[in-house]
Amino acid sequence: MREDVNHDNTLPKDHPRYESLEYRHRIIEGMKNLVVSEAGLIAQGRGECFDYILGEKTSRFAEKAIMAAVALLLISEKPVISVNGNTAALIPHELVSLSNAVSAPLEINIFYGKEGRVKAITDVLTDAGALNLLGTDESEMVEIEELSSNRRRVDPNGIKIADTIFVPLEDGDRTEALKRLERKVIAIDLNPISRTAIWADITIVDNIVRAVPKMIEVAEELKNLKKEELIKIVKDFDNKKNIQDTLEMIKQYIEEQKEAAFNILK
Ligand code: PTJ
Repeated sequence: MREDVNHDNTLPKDHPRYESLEYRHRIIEGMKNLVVSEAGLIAQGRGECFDYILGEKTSRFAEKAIMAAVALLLISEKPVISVNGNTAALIPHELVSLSNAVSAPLEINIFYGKEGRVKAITDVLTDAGALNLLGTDESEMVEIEELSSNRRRVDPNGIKIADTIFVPLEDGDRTEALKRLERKVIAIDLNPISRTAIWADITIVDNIVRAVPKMIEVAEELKNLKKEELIKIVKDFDNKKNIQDTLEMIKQYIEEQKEAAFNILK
C-alpha cells in the first residue's frame, strides 16, 4: 500500500471515520494533480452515500460477484481493465497487482478529457509499477462509434478488440454501448441500481477500495482451477438475482439501523 496523503496531519488517526476520510483526501489530492476530474469529487460523495447503506463492508453477494468476475477475467481471451481518474487516485497499486494477477492490461479511458489528465494518470500508474499501459498515446486512439462521449476514444490494442472489459466505477452510457457490441462487462458500482450496475454482465456492488484487493486474493485461489471449472463458476452466477439480493440486504440493514437509532435515543 502506498503512504497516506494526510501530510499535514489534518486527520487524527483515531478519528472514527479515518479510513473513509483518507480516501476522500486521495480524491482531493488527485483533483489537484489533474488525475481526478472535478466531477470525480461528486462521484466519490455519491459512492460514500451508497457505501453507508451497505454498512461499509463487502457483502456475501459482492463476494459471489467477485468470484464470477475473476473467473470470467481468467477465461477471457482479451480482457482489459479500464482505468479512470477516481480509480487511479484511490487504488493505483491494487490496479497494477490485479492486472498482473489476471493478465489483463490497464487502459486509461476517461470521460472528462481535460488536457494533461492522461499524462497525470499515466504517471500515477507508472509510479505504482505499471509496465505496459494502454490508452496513453492519444494520436493512436480509435473510436467506438456507438458512444458519443470522450470514452469512445479507445486503444486499438485494448478495449477496441477486448472480449471482456472490467469497468470499476463509472457512468452508465459506456456499459450499454459495450453490451450492444456484444462484449462482456464487469462493473464495480456502489449503486446497485445505476445503469452500469443493471447493464453489466457481472456487477460487484462494493467499494473499489475493498473489492479490488479481494479480487487479487481470489485470483490467487482460482488461477489453479481448470478452464471448465472457471466456466462453471461464471455460468452459475445470476447477476439479476444477485442485485435483487443486494437490494433486499440493504432494506434489511436500514431496518436494523432504524431500530438501533431508536435504542440510542431511549
Ligand atoms: O475520470 P473520468 O473523467 O473518467 O470521470 C470519472 C467519473 C467517476 C467522474 C465519471 O465516470 C462519472 O461522472 O461517474 P458517475 O456518473 O458519477 O458514476 C460513478 C458511479 O460510481 C456512481 O454510481 C457512484 O455511486 C459509484 N462510485 C463512486 N465511488 C465509488 C463508486 N463505486 C465503487 N467504489 C467507489 N469508491
